Amino acid sequence: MKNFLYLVLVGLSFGLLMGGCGGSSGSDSEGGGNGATNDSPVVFMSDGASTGYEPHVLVDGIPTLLAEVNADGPYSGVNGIGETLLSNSVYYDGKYYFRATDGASGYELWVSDGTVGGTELVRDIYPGVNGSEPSNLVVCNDLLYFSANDGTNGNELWVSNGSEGGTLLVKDIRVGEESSSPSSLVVYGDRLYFSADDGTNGPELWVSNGTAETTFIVKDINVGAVGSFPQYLTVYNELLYFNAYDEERGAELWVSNGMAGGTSLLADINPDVFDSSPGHLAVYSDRLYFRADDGLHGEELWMTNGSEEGTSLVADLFVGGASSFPYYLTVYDGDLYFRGGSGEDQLYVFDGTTISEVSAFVEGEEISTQFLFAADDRLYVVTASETFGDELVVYDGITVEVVDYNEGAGDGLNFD
Ligand SMILES: [Ca+2]
Ligand SMILES: [Ca+2]
Ligand SMILES: [Ca+2]
Ligand SMILES: [Ca+2]
Repeated sequence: MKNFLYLVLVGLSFGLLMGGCGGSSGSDSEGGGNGATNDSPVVFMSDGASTGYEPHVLVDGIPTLLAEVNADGPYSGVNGIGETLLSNSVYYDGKYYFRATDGASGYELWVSDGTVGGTELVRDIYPGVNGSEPSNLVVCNDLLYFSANDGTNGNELWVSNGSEGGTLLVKDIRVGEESSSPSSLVVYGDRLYFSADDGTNGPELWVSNGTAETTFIVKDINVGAVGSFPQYLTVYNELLYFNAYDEERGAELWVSNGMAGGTSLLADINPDVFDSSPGHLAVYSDRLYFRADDGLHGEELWMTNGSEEGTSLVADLFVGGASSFPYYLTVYDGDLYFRGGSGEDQLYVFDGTTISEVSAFVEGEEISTQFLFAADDRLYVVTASETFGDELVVYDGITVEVVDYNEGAGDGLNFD
C-alpha cells in the first residue's frame, strides 16, 4: 500500500484564491481576470464563496470562480456524474466553453475567458426558458462539437466557432423532432467519431467532418433496427477501439480504422452471446487497458496490444467470480489509477506490474473515490465524505489535499 501524507485546506477565502492565481501585484487583473489557463480540463459547478454553485476552473490545483452566470438565482449548473463531468465543458480557442443556466435561458452553451465581462451566452440554441442541454463537448479541426436540442430537431450534432452566428446544427441525423442522441464523441484522425441513432439502424458508429454531407454512418455493426450501442470510443495505435454489441456475441471489444471494411470484433472475451462489456478504456504504457468480465473472473482489469491473442486479463484482483470493478482508468505520473473495490469507492494504482490499493486518509477518514481525472501534473479525485461533503481531493505526487471549498460538511460540488 502507498500511504500519502495529507494536508487539509479549509476556509479558502476569495482573497486567498485571487492571491493564489498569479498576478499578486494585480497588474494583470484588469476586468477581474483570474489568470485562468488551460491547465484545467473541466469547468465544474462549485460553491465556496456564498455565490451558490457557479462555474469554476482549477488554477494551480485551486478551484477558481470564472464568473457568476446566475447571480440572482441559487445556482447556474450541476456537474455530470463520471465521465460526464469532463465532457460538459472544454477549453477551445483560448476560452472555456461549458453548459450553464442564467435562470432565464435554461441550460445553454456559455463561454468565459476568465473575466466577468468576457463571460456570456454563446447562443440560446433552444430559444427561451427551455435548455438545449449541450453536452459531449469536443474540439476537432479547430471547431467545437457537441450535442444539443434546439426544440425542433431533437438532440442532434452541433458545431460552433465560438460566435452566435457560427453555432449551427451539423445534421438532423434522426430526421424530425426525434433525437439521434450523439454520444461518446472522439477525435480520430482528422474526423469526429461518435454513436448516433438515425431511427433506422439503432445507435451505431458515425463519422462527421462538420457538414451534413460529410456526416454518415460508418457501419451498421448490429445489422438491422437494433443498435450496437458503441461506447468508450478510444484511440490507440492509430486505430479506434470501443465497446459494441451484436446479437451473436454480445457487448465486446471492437476495433476500426474509420471505414466499414476496417471495422471488426477484436475479441469475444465472454464467449458467445454473453457480454464482457468492456469499458473505461485507457492507453497506458503502449497497451490499451480496460475493464471487462470474461464470465469467470468478474469485472477485472484487462489489456490488449491490439491483437486477439494479445488480449488478456491483467490480474484477478478479487479472486474468482467476485469483481474489483476497475472504473475511470486514469494515467498519472507513470502509473495507472482507477476506482474499484467491493464498495466501488477505493483508489487503486497499477505500476505496470502490480495493482495496489492506495490508502489515503485525511483527518482519520479514508477518502471515498467517486471519480478521478488527471490534469496539470495532479491527480484529482471527486470524494464524498461525511466530514467534508462532496469535494475535490488533489494529489500532486507528494501530498493528498482535500480542497474543502465549502468548508465543513457542506458540498463544494453540485451533483444534485
Ligand atoms: Ca433556451
Ligand atoms: Ca432529429
Ligand atoms: Ca443496427
Ligand atoms: Ca460474448
